[in-house]
Amino acid sequence: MAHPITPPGPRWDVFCRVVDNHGDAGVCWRLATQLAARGLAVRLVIDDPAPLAWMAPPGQAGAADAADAAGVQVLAWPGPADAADVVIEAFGCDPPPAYVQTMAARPVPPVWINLEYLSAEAYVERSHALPSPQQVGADTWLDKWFFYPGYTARTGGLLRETGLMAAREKFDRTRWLQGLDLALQPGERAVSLFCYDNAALPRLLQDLARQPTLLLLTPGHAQRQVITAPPGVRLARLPFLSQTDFDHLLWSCDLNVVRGEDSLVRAIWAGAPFVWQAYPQHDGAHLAKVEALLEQAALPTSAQLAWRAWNSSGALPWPCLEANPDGLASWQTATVALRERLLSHADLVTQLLAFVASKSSQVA
Ligand code: TRH
Repeated sequence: MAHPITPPGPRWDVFCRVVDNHGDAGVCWRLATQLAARGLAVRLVIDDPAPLAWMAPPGQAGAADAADAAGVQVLAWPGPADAADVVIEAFGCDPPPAYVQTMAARPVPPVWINLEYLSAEAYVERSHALPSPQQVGADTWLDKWFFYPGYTARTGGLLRETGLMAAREKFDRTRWLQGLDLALQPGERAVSLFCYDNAALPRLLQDLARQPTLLLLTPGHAQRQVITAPPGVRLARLPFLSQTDFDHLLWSCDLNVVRGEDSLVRAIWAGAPFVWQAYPQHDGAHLAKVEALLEQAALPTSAQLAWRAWNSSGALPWPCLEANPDGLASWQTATVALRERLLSHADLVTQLLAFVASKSSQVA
């Protein structure tokens, strides 16, 4: 018998374990706030809420207040005693066993999603939207569905807030920099740096010094590694910014150096040339991720060389960023073209809602 399509249940739980760095909390916070902005009741169960104190919107005293303001209830791991209508586990973090039992005990089990890591590699299209049956009792099985973000129409898309591009259009970088007591000098460009440890950093600094540059250093690895800079490069050490202001940082810059997963996506939406450092893995698996994204991004050769050198732990020579006669102009054009193509796909939350609705109708 065909079931009518029912809308996804209104109560959603998002489970997040902070393994390393800021990306786990960053992606989950974005997802949770975007679901809440669409009128859903969202609980974010997180084992380390500390990063939310600075990631959440400005003007809030701490994670709890900020979470209230964003319409998201933040709960410490192991989370609530009652299962929601939709359960999202980020990056295969496995909700606590007791919670899974409450899922199985519901008359209609929740739709259970594993939100996976972002990659441009081919396996993503093959694996997106596949079920993974989970045995949760002697005779009880629940389907867990893989949901893969990605860059093509056959993936779950990318996180993008409604109205993001309109806000980006209206953005005034001079005013925003003033808020940080910063101002560009005549002829100076702005470059942001958010990176892991990187042996190519001295060569990047030398290259940036060819033009007057204000280099905006994010807290952590960037500030620890860059203590001095060659003449021509002026350093500014930033505090941790909220995610909204992190976007503003990327919107302010003529070149962004980003890392990981979430800041990569934000650099794409910013639309300025960017260099991406994939999270380094000992087996070199990150290099395949870089090549896969380069294939999607169709950047000019000088940009491709910079990405490869930046991800090679110093093994490859650093190219001159301005090697092209047009400087960064063709890189800028290619980045905007990539952004336009990705903007033509539905954003991740829109796709997730449709996916969950289709699965809800199957179990109703
Ligand atoms: O912190 P990351 O390196 O996280 C990474 C990725 O999640 C990667 O997939 C994972 O494998 C690895 O950790 C272990 O980079 P990412 O993903 O860009 O996350 C950073 C988040 O921090 C992002 O949401 C932006 C946010 N941020 C701010 O909000 N304000 C800031 O000042 C800074 C520096 C970052």
